[in-house]
Amino acid sequence: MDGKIALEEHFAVDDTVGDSQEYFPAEEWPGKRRQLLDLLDERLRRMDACGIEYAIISLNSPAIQAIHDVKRAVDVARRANDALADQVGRRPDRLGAFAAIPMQDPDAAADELSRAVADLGFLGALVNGFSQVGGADEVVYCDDSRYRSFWAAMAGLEVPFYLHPRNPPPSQRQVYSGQPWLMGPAWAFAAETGAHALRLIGSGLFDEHPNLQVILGHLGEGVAHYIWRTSHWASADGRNPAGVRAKRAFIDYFRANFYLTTSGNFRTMAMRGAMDEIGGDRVLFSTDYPFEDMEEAARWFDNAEIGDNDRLKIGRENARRLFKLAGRA
Ligand code: GRE
Ligand code: ZN
Repeated sequence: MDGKIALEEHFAVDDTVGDSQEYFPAEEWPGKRRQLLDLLDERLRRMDACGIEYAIISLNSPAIQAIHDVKRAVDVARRANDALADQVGRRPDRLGAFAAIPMQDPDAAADELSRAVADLGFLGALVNGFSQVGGADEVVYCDDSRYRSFWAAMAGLEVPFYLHPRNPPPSQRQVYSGQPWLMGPAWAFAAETGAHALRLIGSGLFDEHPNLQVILGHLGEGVAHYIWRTSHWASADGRNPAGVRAKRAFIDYFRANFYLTTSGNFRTMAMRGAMDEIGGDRVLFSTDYPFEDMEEAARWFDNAEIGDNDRLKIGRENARRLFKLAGRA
């Protein structure tokens, strides 16, 4: 399929590129590092070969969220967003951008979001899970009450928020001890990020901002598969809604306030399950390049056994509508 739009597509700056090294064998790292730092060269050639017309680019993970020093987090986010704006501005026909957000400082987070969207033309925010504020185990999740004005800014700008994975905090890795392969994309990213997404629902965030849209990668970080059971137990009228502030059923928010992308999860039956649960209008093609192979993602998606009308929606039209891309892509 030509004309695809992809939106979990990563780059890095010198300050953050090292965060991605642990995920690759030493001999692969120089190539991956180069791919992370490149936006206009190899990346565009691969997009051409894959039928990807437009990519919305975000910083690697955990990057800003793992900078304990608050002032430095604010500074690196600003510089990364400026660097991205400069490159994207050279190929506005092919590239868009998500803003990196220094959640360590809620006021600065709202300011940087507004600057990125209003001044730099960015299409939304991408945050890599919890933020560390002052120390490795000083973690703050995005449902924290300190973010009320940040979320009001998100809702006011009418741009989506991509909740992207990172590994759990150092003090919460017992279940992975002795079996480090469980960390990262094999399992821990999804467990951490899926729970974080449910925190957003349970906090009542979407009662306050009913039009707010949150994007999850990897076909929903497990949430699509599990939402009936979570909803059955935790919804206000469910079996045990202890501590839940959300007024309606969890599954209603999931279907009204979330989008899911295919990033890094190239499995047709999982995509079909996601489409059945959330609706074909809320699934979006993405690759997760350069952590995944862009060609594999495109080949899988182009040939997946879904209807061609769904392929057009998931591959292009849903993203055009969500990001208001008419005139851009
Ligand atoms: C990602 O950010 O999407 C990612 C990593 C590391 C490994 C795989 C992956 O940061 O998808
Ligand atoms: Zn990713």
